[in-house]
Amino acid sequence: METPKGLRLHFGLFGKRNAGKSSLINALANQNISIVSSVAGTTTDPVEKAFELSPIGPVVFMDTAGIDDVGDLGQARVQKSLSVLEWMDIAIVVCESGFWGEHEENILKKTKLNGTPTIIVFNKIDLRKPEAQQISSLRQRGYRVIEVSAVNREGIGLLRDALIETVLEKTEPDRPLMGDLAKAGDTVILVTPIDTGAPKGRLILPQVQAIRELLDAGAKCLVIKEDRITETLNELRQPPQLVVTDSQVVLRVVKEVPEPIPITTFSIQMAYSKSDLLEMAIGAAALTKLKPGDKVLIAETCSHHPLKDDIGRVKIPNWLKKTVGDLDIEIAVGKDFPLDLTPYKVVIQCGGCIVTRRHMLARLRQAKAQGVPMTNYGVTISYLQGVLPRVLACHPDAKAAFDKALETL
Ligand SMILES: Nc1nc2c(ncn2[C@@H]2O[C@H](COP(=O)(O)OP(=O)(O)O)[C@@H](O)[C@H]2O)c(=O)[nH]1
Ligand SMILES: [Mg+2]
Repeated sequence: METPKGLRLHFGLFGKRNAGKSSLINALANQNISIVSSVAGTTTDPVEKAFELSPIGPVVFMDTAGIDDVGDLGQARVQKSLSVLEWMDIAIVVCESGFWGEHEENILKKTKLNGTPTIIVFNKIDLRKPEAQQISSLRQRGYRVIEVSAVNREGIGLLRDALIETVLEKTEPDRPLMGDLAKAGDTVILVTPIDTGAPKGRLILPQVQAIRELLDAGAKCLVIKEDRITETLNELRQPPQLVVTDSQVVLRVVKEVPEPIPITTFSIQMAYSKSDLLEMAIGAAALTKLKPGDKVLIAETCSHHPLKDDIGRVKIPNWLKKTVGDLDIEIAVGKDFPLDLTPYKVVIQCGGCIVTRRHMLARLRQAKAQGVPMTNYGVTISYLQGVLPRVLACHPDAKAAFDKALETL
């Protein structure tokens, strides 16, 4: 239960009201976790249920509202379900046997477009069997089709197996944060300031993940605060192979760590692992074109309490103001990401440490489809501090993409 959500695979159940989505999650979990009711439209907001799916490990099931919901509120629920559908690792289309139709086909259209692995479940086989013709035509289209009765628990084992097989075949795991930048025997320095944002008594997730990956790679890692950089470099007999710093002190690190020692930041590595660094570097070129009064969206996926010197809400806006002047900055928190991004000149996305890579890529895909540049916190901070070329040096393709985007703008 302690596995962070960003490291869990997300399965979403989609279908019409009363298809048995909630009942199916309960049957899978073998416990009553989601409200089941015979009144259509009980599930309003997507409900998240975390559990262990052996041998896959920790996963999250998202129970969504019916895709055929009606009325104003119903339409809002449908929109929510559709926005969840965008970033699922695996989609499960649930349909009452005998009632396959337009709504289900629409879901398939979306998952096909996004490349989301999709499983089809015909439920309520205790009442009615689905048509054999229907099943074979869906199978011919390449879908796994399972027949179940959530109420009688019939076929639930087959569904479990199908989920596991699909995960093993189709999903791509997160890329490493930085483990692949170091080899056995390398020395890597991690600069981690302990400021008001640092949680009491522990390190934040990307730092912990970095240490683990570097140890797995057989590298040595030295974790220091920013006031020990020069001292540490002087004490080492050989220069380190890599210095990774928190973005907030990147300026100091760049000043104190001589070239050609490679430097990167935790948030640039977040873009590398959780999103697409190349695209984020291209998006950063749009920052150079900002003019006073432009609309900018800052998107933060976790809804922590804003801190006094919060990166997304205070620091980046202040730095932008200093470089560009007064901007019209909007902040989107949590899962509320605007469907229409066209009013914004650029979207600055957080690292996404609590969400999955597919979630980050879904946002990027949306921005690209609407022609709106997207970059992330790490790239933005390094750009605003004037050190982007140096910190992209260990990602030459991203650096080249940034330079090229500058030319073509
Ligand atoms: N007979 C039968 N009823 C089911 C089955 N699965 C769900 N139901 C019933 O269908 C209704 C809607 O189920 P629910 O899980 O709330 O559907 P949801 O709206 O898709 O989440 C409830 O009355 C369930 O008891 C099933 O396999 N067989
Ligand atoms: Mg439900």
